[in-house]
Amino acid sequence: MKSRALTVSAAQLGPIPRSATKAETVARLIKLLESAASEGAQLVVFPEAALTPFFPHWFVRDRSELLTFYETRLPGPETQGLFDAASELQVAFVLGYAERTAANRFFNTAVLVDELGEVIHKYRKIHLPGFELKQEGAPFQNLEKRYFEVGDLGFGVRRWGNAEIGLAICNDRRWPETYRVMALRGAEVVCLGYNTPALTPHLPESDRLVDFQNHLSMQAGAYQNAMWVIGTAKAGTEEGVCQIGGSAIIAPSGEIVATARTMGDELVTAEIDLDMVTRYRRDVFNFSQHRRPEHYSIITDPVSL
Ligand code: CDV
Repeated sequence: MKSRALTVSAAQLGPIPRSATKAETVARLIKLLESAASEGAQLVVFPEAALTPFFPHWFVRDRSELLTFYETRLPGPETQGLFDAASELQVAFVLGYAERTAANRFFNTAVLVDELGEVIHKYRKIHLPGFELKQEGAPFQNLEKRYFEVGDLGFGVRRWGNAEIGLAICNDRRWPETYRVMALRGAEVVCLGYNTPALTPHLPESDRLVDFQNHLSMQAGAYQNAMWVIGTAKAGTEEGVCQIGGSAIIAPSGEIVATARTMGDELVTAEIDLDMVTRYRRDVFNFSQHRRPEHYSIITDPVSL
């Protein structure tokens, strides 16, 4: 069988300062998109909340300041250039951003934009970590539960070209359901971005394991669901919060085929074989032949048998 090859890039970002304008940040994204196109990439994955610093790390008292972090439409005046670049370069991309809807609802969102610059898929983050209330004494906040609602679009899958694409965002990658639901819907590639602090103030024993657990989650998701995973970090120290890098492209075998080496703006590019998904799903992860969900609940007390 002929292999379905696709060249993809994880476009890792270094920190975005609070003082940066959206125009400056979008210029960084366009530069990465241009470099990716010159490397032959057809799909580029940007991080979670790629247009702003990761503002849930702060308690923002002033509502008008808080609202500046959200997009009310995409493309909007500040992001149009990225969409234009995509259609000029004929490159699709995945962009994470903070969304404010017309009905004044707030989501941590990612979109898949095709090579014509059209939004063809949207996902709103379901697994929101952190807290609703300010954590007094914490070295930094994670107030995602304060600033966003739980996503209401489920884990959808969208056909793009000859690939089935699913989207997830950051903390979603730690939950097996994320990958399994999309795999059951036929996803072949899951694209996700993350902002992950290097320190876990509420579970310090895991500090030494943060990089390991990042890759562990994505590699397990890829292997156990026979899919490609493209994970893209916002890395480096952003307004005093040190975030991990480690952006990676991971095969259905669970192997990392390419990974970031720096904590700054960096492209991680690889040619991926979509038929590897088909081969793994025909064998060890042939869901219809080997998966037995109807037997997973115990209905009899095993001791009485
Ligand atoms: N943005 C995130 O979802 N970050 C979480 C941190 C807070 C643990 C993550 O899972 O990486």
